[in-house]
Amino acid sequence: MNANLFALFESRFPADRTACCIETHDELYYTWDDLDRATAKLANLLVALKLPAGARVAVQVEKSPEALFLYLATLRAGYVYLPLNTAYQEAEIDYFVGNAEPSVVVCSSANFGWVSKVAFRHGTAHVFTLDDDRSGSLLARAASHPDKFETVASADDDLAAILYTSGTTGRSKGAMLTHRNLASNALTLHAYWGWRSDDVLLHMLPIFHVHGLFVASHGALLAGAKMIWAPKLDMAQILKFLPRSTVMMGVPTYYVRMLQEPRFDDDTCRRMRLFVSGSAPLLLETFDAFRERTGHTILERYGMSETVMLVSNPYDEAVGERIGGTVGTPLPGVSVRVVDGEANACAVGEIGNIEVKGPNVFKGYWRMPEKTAEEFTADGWFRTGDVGRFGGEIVSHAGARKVPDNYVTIVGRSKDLIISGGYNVYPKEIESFIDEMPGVAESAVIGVPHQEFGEAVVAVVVRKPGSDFDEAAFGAAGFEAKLIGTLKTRIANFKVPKRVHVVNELPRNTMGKVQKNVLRQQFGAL
Ligand code: MLC
Ligand code: AMP
Repeated sequence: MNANLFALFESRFPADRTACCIETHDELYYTWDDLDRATAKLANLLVALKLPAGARVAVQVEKSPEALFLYLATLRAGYVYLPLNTAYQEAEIDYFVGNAEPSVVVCSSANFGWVSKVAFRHGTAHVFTLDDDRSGSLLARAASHPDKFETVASADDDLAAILYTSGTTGRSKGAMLTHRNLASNALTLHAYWGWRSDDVLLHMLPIFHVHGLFVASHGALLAGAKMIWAPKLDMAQILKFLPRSTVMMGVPTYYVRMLQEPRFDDDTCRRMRLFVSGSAPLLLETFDAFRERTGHTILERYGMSETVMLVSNPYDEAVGERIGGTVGTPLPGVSVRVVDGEANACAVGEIGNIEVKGPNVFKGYWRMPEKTAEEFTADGWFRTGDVGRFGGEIVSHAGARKVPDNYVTIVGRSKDLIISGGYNVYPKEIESFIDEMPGVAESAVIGVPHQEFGEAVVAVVVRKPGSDFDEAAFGAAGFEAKLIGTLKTRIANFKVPKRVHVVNELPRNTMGKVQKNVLRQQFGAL
């Protein structure tokens, strides 16, 4: 059997190919037939380029149905898709392209100048443009290719995608996901969340990360269900499209924003059957307020770029209750264990490191065998870097409640990671950008609680006196503004600190390590 993920989707297309597959926020309608023909043309174009086996197709474009088709065409043609956050700037793209050495790069026409320079410098043979209004050289070139394509035969273990996740050392690692990783997870979620062919998914997430590209899109594609496609989180569009939708997925910030909108209520959700939250912790306060406002219980699940989805609260009430503050139980086929520092299994209720195994767990980090080896135990478990427990108690303003022994609660992370609005930020990477700036002796980047984004990035800086960046020249507020302004030109906007505090020295322990907990206490309020 062909293990190509696209072949699985194809086998589930609805019998009526003239049915609507994607409706866009600006009233374009794409049928399943359109999807089939557009992906065939793009796949034919990729094949005509005579790319080497396993070639990477790196893509940094705004969200559009055509961007999704490009992903599907890459699968279909047997190549490897590499999505890139649209917020990434030149230094970030330079690293990804240099590391992944893609044969094809697709970018927006606004960025073509600098992206193509970066790509050609790293030996990329083909650079195309694709804009969110269907213009650009990619579609123009694909237009002359046939609209029929026989999906390439792939093996289970062949790569389907590489997703870069930031590393604790400051350098991103490319998580290699195979057709089997993605297909097994999509099939599991299809059954576990009760996807139906008459579902309508309101798709508002970005499509360059696991949540929007895999979890949301794969769910609808596998069900043969329609998607309503909006470019980004937008309350006006939620109010307009949610009443016609049955499924929606978001990071916690989506739910916080929905609750801030007074017109959002149970009537807006009248057809909804499922709200999913993930990518960052959903506050119990949000979970409770959402249920009170709408009568719907958000289903929280837990996953990672390296593993797709791991643990989920139940969809089916007969299977179990959705418990706020927990991420639910391990998905069918996924094994989860909690271990202490000596790799001994923790008892129920005891906090430890979360390790996982299953057909969904990635193949390794792209061209980083040592990093891959570090993250797996000798007996093949992947170390997630998340800290949690089975069972125990959830404590809230309403008191303590016992959690069943098979439910997982995430209590923190052993990795130095900030999750802001569902995007990961590794302090080390930001610190290295700040430390390079004139006038900075050293820095420490921390995450502090933020009402909307969950966590916000904050930098604590020790200045080097006597430079351009001197406080004397700008004053304290000027120094902060200058530093933030400079960072905005260099790194993705969500990584830029919301505040910069200047200190004379960073607190260190006896080993010389910066005590970030002390900084979090001191600078915890924005
Ligand atoms: C935007 N801004 C952010 C931010 N997003 N700041 C911190 N954290 C964020 N996540 C800032 C910008 O820098 C800018 O600041 C200002 O907000 C306006 O930018 P915007 O782009 O207009 O913001 P908005 O559209 O409101 O975006 C917020 C958001 C977005 C929450 C909708 O961040 C988002 O779509 N997040 C989803 C991320 C996601 O899909 N994660 C899944 C990862 S997969 P300024 O100063 O320039 O004005 C994964 C695995 C799993 O984790 O389990 O799913
Ligand atoms: P990424 O590397 O972008 O795939 O992000 C994966 C990380 O997001 C995980 O390792 C967790 O730390 C975090 N995460 C995902 N879902 C949840 C959740 N429901 N609750 C808490 N953290 C989560």
